[in-house]
Amino acid sequence: MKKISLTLLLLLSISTAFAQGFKNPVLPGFHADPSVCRAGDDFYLVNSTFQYFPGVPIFHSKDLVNWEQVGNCLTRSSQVDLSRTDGNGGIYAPTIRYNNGRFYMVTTVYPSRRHFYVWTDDPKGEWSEPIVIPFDVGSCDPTLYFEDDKTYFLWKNGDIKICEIDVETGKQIGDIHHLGTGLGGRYPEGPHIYKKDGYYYLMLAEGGTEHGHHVNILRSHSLFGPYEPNPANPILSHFSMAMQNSNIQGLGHADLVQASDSSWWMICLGYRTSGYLQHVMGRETFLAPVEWKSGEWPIVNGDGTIAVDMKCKTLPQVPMQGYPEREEFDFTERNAPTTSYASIGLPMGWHSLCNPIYANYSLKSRRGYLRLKPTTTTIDQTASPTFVARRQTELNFTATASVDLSHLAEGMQAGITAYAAPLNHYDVVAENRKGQIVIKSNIRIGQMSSTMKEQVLNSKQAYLRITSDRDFYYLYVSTDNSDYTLLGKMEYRYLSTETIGGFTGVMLGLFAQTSNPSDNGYVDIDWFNYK
Ligand code: 6LW
Repeated sequence: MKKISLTLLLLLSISTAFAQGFKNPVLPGFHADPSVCRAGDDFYLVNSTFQYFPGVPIFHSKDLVNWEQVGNCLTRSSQVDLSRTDGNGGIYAPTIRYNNGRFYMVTTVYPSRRHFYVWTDDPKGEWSEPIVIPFDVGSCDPTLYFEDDKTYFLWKNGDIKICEIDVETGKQIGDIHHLGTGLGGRYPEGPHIYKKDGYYYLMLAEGGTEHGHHVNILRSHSLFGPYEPNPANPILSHFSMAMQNSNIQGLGHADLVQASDSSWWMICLGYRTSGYLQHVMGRETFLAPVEWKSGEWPIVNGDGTIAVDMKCKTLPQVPMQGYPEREEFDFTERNAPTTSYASIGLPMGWHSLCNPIYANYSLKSRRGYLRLKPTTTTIDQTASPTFVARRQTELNFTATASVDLSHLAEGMQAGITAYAAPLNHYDVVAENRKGQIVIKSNIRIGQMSSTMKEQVLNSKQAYLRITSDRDFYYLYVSTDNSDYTLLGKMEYRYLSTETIGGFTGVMLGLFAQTSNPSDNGYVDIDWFNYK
């Protein structure tokens, strides 16, 4: 009897694991331009990061639903120059591929528009120095396609181009072939090649990364074409009357992957809107099942649309280590050279701007605290201020930082910020003004910078808080983490991509800056809580 019920229980738990559905986006918040590959039973995914450093986070999953960040591909300034880049520049759409035991991540850096790739045999460790594509600059969205012992480089520069390369050096082998521009939509981009049932499939996004984004697929018996379009294109789109009221918009820039049980899956970007087609959290990573019968075209989630609540059968789900709600800022030992951002010992999911000055960040000076030393570069500048941030992942959140202000020097400021761009951020700022600690709300929108409210703080310990709902960001301060004073509120739409442009989403950050070049003050952050 006992044996029968145990077997029943086991069968029941396996079937629920397969059929439990999942929630989209699988990577919420600014996780744009996703690309995915499989190595055995493990999936790895990368995203673009633009001006943020380290660049290109890499996530691991067993089921494509639950993801854990295991590293970053670009951790050293020797790999990438991000100085003076903003949300329109830096690292664009990466592709990750796995071949012969080696992982490759290929991308483009703006404004030089150089394509390059890095590789590793251990995605949890450091990645190689860049191998720069020597024969072409321009546009973006490179990908690699491996077949037999050959490597092909595919990229967009006007139209979609392909040529064989020497994978050791990036050098061109043979002619460049032109694969067209898809179906003629604006901004054909994010191309990838897959081989299945004797066909080469060329998948790409068109329509621009905004509301008109969608995914088309074409195929050919020859790698170099000509490619015939799927009569049922687009295979993924919310740019239709049927989906006009969905809060998920801008679906596109997709990649396909086959699991070891032979099921096919698509990951893509999209964004969740609030109000009328505005979004603040950047482009996020979504997942959809794909039916792909032998010799036929792939069908994404039945009708080419995606929902937040996906009811479909999944791979057996394996929970992963997400980011903690409370970051205690304990030093994390990593096997990384001092030239790597990883040597600072920050937890996964935190990024600085441009190429940061490592000496201004310490988790070792006072154990259990993140010490930030100020620079005269401020967060209003497109440069490398002392700044460290994580992604906003939901419209409703509360972010609180516990800060020790005892060592704020005269003229120094430290704070918490909802940061979209150098000229678009809402902050709670502590400032040492002639020995007094003044706390203020700061609203920066374009050329306008305004303090809504300020007050003297009779404490060196403060709790700085930003919350948000679907309409506003709210700025608070407390001295006991219980009674909070509202210092200001501002509409979320001035931090939206539709307002400010660029390709990123709101980050929740901590910063230190000063008007005094010989400032030797600092701020100690005890913890950061995000709920
Ligand atoms: C990227 C392009 C895109 O290069 O947006 O949505 C661009 N797709 O493929 C910037 O992320």
